[in-house]
Amino acid sequence: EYLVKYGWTKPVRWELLAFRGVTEEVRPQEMKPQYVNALRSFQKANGLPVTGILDMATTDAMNKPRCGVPDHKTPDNEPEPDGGEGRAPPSRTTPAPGTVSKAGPTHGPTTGPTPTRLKWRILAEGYSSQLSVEDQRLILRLAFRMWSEVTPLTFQEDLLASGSHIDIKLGFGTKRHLGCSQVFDGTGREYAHAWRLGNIHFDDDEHFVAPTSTEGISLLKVAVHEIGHVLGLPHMQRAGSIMQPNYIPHASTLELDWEDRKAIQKIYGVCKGNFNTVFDWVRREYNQLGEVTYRYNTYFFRKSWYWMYENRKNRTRYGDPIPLSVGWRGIPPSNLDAFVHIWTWNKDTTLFFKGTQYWRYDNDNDRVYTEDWKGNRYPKLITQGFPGIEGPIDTVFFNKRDHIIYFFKGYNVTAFNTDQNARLDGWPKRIVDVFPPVVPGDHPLGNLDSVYFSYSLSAVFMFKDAEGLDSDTRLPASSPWSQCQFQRDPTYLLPRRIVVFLTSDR
Ligand SMILES: [Ca+2]
Ligand SMILES: [Ca+2]
Ligand SMILES: [Zn+2]
Ligand SMILES: [Zn+2]
Repeated sequence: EYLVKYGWTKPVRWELLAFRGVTEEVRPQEMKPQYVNALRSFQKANGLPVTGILDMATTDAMNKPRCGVPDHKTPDNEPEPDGGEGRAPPSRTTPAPGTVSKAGPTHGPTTGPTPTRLKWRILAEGYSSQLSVEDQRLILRLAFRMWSEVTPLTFQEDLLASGSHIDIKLGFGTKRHLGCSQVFDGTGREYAHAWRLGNIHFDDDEHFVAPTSTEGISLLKVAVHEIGHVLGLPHMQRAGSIMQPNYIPHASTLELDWEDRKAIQKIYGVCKGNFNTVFDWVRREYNQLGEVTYRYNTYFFRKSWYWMYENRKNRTRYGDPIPLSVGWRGIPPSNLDAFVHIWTWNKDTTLFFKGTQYWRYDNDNDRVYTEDWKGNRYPKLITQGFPGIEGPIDTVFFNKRDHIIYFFKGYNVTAFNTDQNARLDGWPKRIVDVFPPVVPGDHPLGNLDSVYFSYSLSAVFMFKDAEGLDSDTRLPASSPWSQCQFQRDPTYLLPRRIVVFLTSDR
């Protein structure tokens, strides 16, 4: 029964067999090879000895808490055009969980345009008896946010709109519940089910708890998983994936893993919008022995926000992004063009560029200089500090080996010698000639967002907006996306980083 329900084998069509003259007595033999094969593949996928026999280990695996959405598609749980809605009476046409439950004008099946803004709410008749209403809403809001953090999707809790305008209705129930065709099985085993671009039901016979609790089933984790189905993801038999069919208690904070992000971004794309600038910032620190150590973190600026990518931990700092005005005192509060760190034996200068001006940043006091020790006042015009260079610029890059600053604008780059404080003769040149690609042909050519040297990877990187992403699906440019301000990890969302050579290095 388990194997049929979760799509490991086809259901037995007794009436068809009878029509073909199969008698009751031969049925078990008739069905046996199919059943054994299904059992074997279930055992294999669950890391059990592949015996083809319903042994203790297999029974145990089948009794584990799990999601009600089938693991495999069979002809019987293919999408059907109708049903599965709210209080509607149970009907034979209700599609199986995991399939499309509604096909309205805005929500076609998988091939139609993908929605970017979805409304949800917990049904008034469907609150859990175990958690406070506030907690349920809070947890679900958090669960939706985990998906909106890695896609251009936005989810809005709507308590007022009429039911037909709510894309995702969520509810808790026991046994026969909420007019659903699928009956819950009491405590244990199935804990929830969901429909693609449809509703989510939780089995309230389960012990649902807040994410802080160590016992019971985390509603957050289950909700993130079921929302994954609503958004079109199937089960994935992969350790670490939120889309594993069985409930696995999680030790630390819940995060989507890399495969989950890749899978959802394949359907909905990544956040559009480019970074104004990306750079490694070197922070001088003193260890316990009083020795100087350097730490390199990568910063991503977008509009008035920034993220810090901690190279040692390989992820963005938790809680980012932060407003620029909070983390970088005194620089323009949004839309910086570029950053450069001029770093030689006698110079250690960090500059921000915006428009025709630039600002000097005081690393030790963590704020912008209004006047440095030489009496230079800031902001200054770029043409004053760098004769021959005119702002605005796209980005700047400083090469530590020859003390050259490269100013990028459009398809061209201009070299400026910091020792002589002069523009080099014969420039500007074409970017692609000065910075050829590591992989032939793989070059953004011009209009770059940022060029920077990564200390942790010892390579020059170019950043350019979402064009050329390795995503199959592209959302229409007009879609009202969020600005993706809340992504924790910008390196998952955006651009390809293109590694280039610096010709003077070769
Ligand atoms: Ca159950
Ligand atoms: Ca820029
Ligand atoms: Zn599932
Ligand atoms: Zn249901």
